[in-house]
Amino acid sequence: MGNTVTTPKTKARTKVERPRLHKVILVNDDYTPREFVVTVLKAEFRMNEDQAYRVMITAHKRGVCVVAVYTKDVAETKATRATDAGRAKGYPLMFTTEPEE
Ligand code: TYC
Repeated sequence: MGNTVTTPKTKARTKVERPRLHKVILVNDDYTPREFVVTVLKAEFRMNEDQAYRVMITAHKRGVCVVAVYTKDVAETKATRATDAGRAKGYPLMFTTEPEE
């Protein structure tokens, strides 16, 4: 009596959700030099020459290209910094962000 050990019928589970990731998107324009786009991609997104060239040429041909995905804060900071790097040189280079599905 009073010494019955009961096992719980339900197990408490804490639901953990991963933060939604956000895409950084490179947008084509007619004025920014290709080489400058490559330089910005290498500097801000830690790409090598090959990766940066491919992303640049994809945006050039198709209008846009996904550069990378990050948490919201990081995506927005990198997109702003990369866009500002173009503006500092007088180019209309544009990076935007959008949440991943
Ligand atoms: N279209 C530009 C040119 O011909 C190069 C360029 C590529 C600019 C990609 C922006 O996101 C861009 N000089």
